Order: sequence, then structure tokens, then C-alpha cells
Amino acid sequence: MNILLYNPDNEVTNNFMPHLWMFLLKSLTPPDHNVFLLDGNAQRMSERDLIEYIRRNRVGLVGIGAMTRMAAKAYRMADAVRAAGVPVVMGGPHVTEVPDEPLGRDGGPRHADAVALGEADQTWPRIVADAARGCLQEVYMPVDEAGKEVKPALEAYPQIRWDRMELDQFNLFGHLPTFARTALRSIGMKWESFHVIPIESGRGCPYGCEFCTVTGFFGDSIRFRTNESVVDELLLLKALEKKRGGKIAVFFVDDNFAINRKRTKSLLREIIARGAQIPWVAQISMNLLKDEELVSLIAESGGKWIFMGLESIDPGNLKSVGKGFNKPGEYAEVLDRLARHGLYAITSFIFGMDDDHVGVAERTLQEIRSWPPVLPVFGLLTPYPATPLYDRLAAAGRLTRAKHWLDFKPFVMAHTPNGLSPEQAQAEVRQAWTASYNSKANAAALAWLESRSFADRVMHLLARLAFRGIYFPQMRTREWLGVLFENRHSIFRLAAQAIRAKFGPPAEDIPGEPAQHSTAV
Ligand code: B12
Ligand code: SF4
Repeated sequence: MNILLYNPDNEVTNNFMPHLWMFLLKSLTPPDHNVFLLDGNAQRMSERDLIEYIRRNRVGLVGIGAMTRMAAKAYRMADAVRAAGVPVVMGGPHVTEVPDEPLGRDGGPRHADAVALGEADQTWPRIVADAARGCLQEVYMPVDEAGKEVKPALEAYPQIRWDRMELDQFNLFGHLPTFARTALRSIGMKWESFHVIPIESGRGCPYGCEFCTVTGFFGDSIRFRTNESVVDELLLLKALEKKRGGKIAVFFVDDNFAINRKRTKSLLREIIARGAQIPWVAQISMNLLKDEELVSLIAESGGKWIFMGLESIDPGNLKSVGKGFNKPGEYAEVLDRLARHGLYAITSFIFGMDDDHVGVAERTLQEIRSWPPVLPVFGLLTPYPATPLYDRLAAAGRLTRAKHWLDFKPFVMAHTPNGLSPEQAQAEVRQAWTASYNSKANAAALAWLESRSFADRVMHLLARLAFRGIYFPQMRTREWLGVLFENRHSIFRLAAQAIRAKFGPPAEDIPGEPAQHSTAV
């Protein structure tokens, strides 16, 4: 049977990396079936495009995975596939949280023939076998003989053959306009391709923050892959990088990569010992980064960026959402420690919490200005279904768009916050994005980095230009040209430094002009 695994786009931004679930399920599919992968973030598709693809490739089963914000698009695509006579199975966090919705058991229309609830590592081969025999069941769930949900152990993790996957659609360089690629080559980035590859080393998070779906979905018991299997995967990617003449970076998608510091250190030591360093990004909560030895191992093993859910600079807010283990008074110290080791942070903030008031953006920006340059991202508190936050707001009658995902609007609130109106919270988010990613802020970040390597400065600028697009749409060449024009001074300055390094006197690194150390935003 030919199977298509499809991930819809969110109709707003493009994701910078592929979704792991489809590669994992492909690796778990019995070998007598063919699996095609399509990610709407890499190739946008209309219903008609998708149906044509399915007919052309004689697809007999379509699997669709989606986060909540992509649910409406996922349902539309699923409806079209089913109308064309091909069965649809849906999986992932959203359908697990509201299983009646895709099955039409909540009074709405039906979108899926079957749903895979929870982690599908064990149920997927069964789903495929049932579909091949034409007897799909409605609900698949990993349960033991007593009917109790089981979480798969990750010790026997399958080998994901990235070298055999069709990765061209995820080449980030391929999405850049020709002039941008030429410009990057001229400053020494001679790679043929650039991929960010998702890898998981473990699952589960015990912290149970009120707004988060992870503890409910993956459970609070943490499961890890063996060090050997993770390092083998990194080595495979390193070999692939060499073979293709491209560049690969890894995103460890674990929710808290250092949740068990002892185990993380042992994994990082093994990466170093086996020479498996490849630039990587991971999510680690700030309380775990007070450990100097851990931070040093992160740097030595190829770590570059750490994603931290700081959420708020206000302890009251953090407490109200069950994230009191974040200590705003310690943010600067942790970020300084990272910067000392040549590591940088993507810091995520949420506005619209119950203790937020007008001016929260400016207060947060002021705090950020006192740190080494970070890539801040700002969102609104969003009640995802089946979270304690959703239930609390629903019980208090505060949900304004109870099924916000069926009418998805980016950066629009779905409930009434306490200390400001939804519109004010949205305006605060806008202000924070504007101030963080304008050309002045970008130039200030580069100025701070003058004493660092040229590669660091280029990486920062590219990341800043890309991150801006999370809030301000920059999907078209015209929008990109506008961004490049706005940042022309920073770009020319880096280009001048590159030229000087190539044709000027030998130097250990490419020096910048003396600049005052200022801050990012
Ligand atoms: C990596 C990641 C990202 C990446 C991008 C996604 C990517 N390319 O992988 C980045 C950092 C960009 C990101 C962004 C966001 N993310 Co995110 N992200 C994750 C994260 C940490 C890992 C995803 C992952 O690969 N997991 C490992 C795989 C193996 O698990 P899985 O995807 O659940 O798949 C398993 C099952 O669900 C099932 N399955 C999944 N799909 C399907 C499909 C079929 C057909 C079947 C049979 C089975 C199946 O099988 C798999 C194996 O068991 C998850 C949390 C988590 N631990 O999952 C959050 C998570 C998915 N993100 C979340 C959110 C909210 C966001 C943002 C909206 C945050 C924000 N405010 O901006 C954005 C939206 C991005 C967008 N595209 O619009 C939420 C989603 C909640 C929800 N109900 O939708 C999660 C669950 C985290 C949370 N805090 O609750 N994210
Ligand atoms: S620490 Fe992160 S992953 Fe864990 S529950 Fe809190 S927000 Fe979710």
C-alpha cells in the first residue's frame, strides 16, 4: 500500500524544520509499504493539489498530524481526501486532546476515519495493517491488557535513515531568493544546502505548567533513548552533511533536554568522545542552566542556541501558571553564563497572564536590554484544549472563543485576561516584536557581538531576520527585500568585514570596527 503522511501548514508562517512524527512513523512502517512525506510548510498545497498528488501516487491511506493551530486546515484537507475516497487517520496532540471532534462525535462534521491517540509508536504498524485489510477501527490507543494507557519505552528507538529521506523540500537555502544565496556565498557560506533536523533524545516533562499540553500528553515520567542510539543518529547526519556538501544543524525536540542532568551530561560526554558534534539547539529550562559543568559540556558538544520558556519577568505571573521554578532574578546570570560559553538563548515570553498590565512589553524589553543579545519570541497566553488553563478559564466563563482553533487567528486572544483587555494584550505583543527586531535592535545585537567570532555575528543576523518573520509576514520576495533594505547597514558592515578578512592582513578572526557594547533591543 502507498501511504501519505501529511502535515498541514498553519497558513501564516513557514516552519523552519520538518516535523519529526512523519519521519518516525515512516521508520516504523513495515517494509512492504511505501511512505511518502509531504509538509505543507515546505510545499503549500490546496485541497486540489493534495488530491492530485494522492491520485498520481495511488495513495491508499493518508495520515495527517497537526497541532491545535493547524487543526482547521487539517480538517479541510482531510475532508477533501475522504471525499476522494481515500481513508484518513489523524494523530498528534490536538486530536488526542479532543478526539470527538475529528470523529464528528461532538455534533460537528466528521473529518477522519480513524484517530491515533497519544504516542503512536506502537499503534502505527497496527493501523497500517488494518488499513491494508480495509478494516480500520475508529480509535487507536496504546493500552495494556487491562486497558491502561502505556507510554512507549524509548530504549528500542528505530533508526531514522535520514540518508534515505527525501529532504530536498526542507532545504532552507532552497527557499531563499537567488540574490540572497549569492550574497551568503560571497561572505563565505559555500554550503549547497542547509537543513535543521529534529531529533528526540527523550520524552516527558514532570513540571505540568498550567498552559502546556506536554505533561498531559507525554506524561510526567521521563523516558530516554540510549546514548548510543542518539549518537549514532548524529554521526549519520554528520556523514550525510559531508556527502552532500551541505550544512546540517540539529534541534533536540525534547521538552526539557536537561531534565535529568546526570543523564544529559553522560550523553554530551559521549557525543564529544565519539566526535559526533554537530551544531545543535535544545529546549532547557533556566533553572537547570545554573550548572556550570552542564553549560560547558553543552558548548563542547556542539550546542549553539538554547530555547528557554522564560514566559514572564513577573514572579506573580509565573506562580499563577505553575511555573514558579523560573526565577526572574536569575535570568541575567544564566544568560551571562551561556554567553561566556559562546551560547545564546531563544527566550520565549507570554503576555496576557493574569498579573499583566499595560506596559508589560516595555518592562520586559527593558529587562532584555540588560542581557547579552537573545532572540526573544512573544506570544499570548493561549488556552489549549485539555490543559488545566483551559479548564480554569472555561469554568470561570472567561473563554471568548472556546474553539479558537476552528477559526484560527494568529496573535489574537481567546479569553479575557485580568489586568488588561485582549486588544491591549495584543498591542503589547506587537510592540515587543517591533522593538525587538527593528534594524536598530539588530545593529545593537551585532555591536554587542563585535568581540565574538564573525560566524557568530552572521548567525545572529540571519536568525534575527528569520525570527522577525514569526510575527511580521515575510513569505514573499517583496517582503524579504524590504527586510534586507531596512537592515542594509548591518549587512554591508558584515560584508565589509568579510572582504577585509579575505583581502586584508591575516587575522585570527574577522575584526569589527570598535563599537560600543550595547544591547539587543
Ligand atoms: C519541536 C516543536 C516545535 C517546533 C516546530 C515543530 C516541528 N517542526 O517539529 C517549533 C519550535 C517551531 C514549534 C513551534 C510552535 N509550537 Co511546538 N512543539 C515542538 C515540540 C517541542 C516537539 C514536537 C515533536 O517533534 N515531538 C516528538 C514527536 C515524536 O511527538 P509528536 O509530534 O507528538 O508525535 C507523536 C504522536 O503525537 C503521534 N502523531 C503525531 N502526528 C501524527 C499523525 C498521525 C497520522 C499519527 C498516526 C500519529 C501522529 O505519533 C508520534 C509518535 O508517537 C512539541 C512538544 C512535544 N514534546 O511534542 C511542541 C508543541 C507541539 N508545540 C506547541 C505549540 C503550542 C507551538 C507554537 C504554537 C508555540 C507558539 N506559541 O508559537 C508554535 C507553532 C508553530 C507553527 N508551525 O505554527 C504545542 C502544541 C499544543 C497543541 N495542542 O497544539 C506543543 C505540544 C508543546 C506545548 N507546550 O504544549 N514547536
Ligand atoms: S516545563 Fe515546558 S514542557 Fe514542561 S510543562 Fe512546563 S512549559 Fe510544558
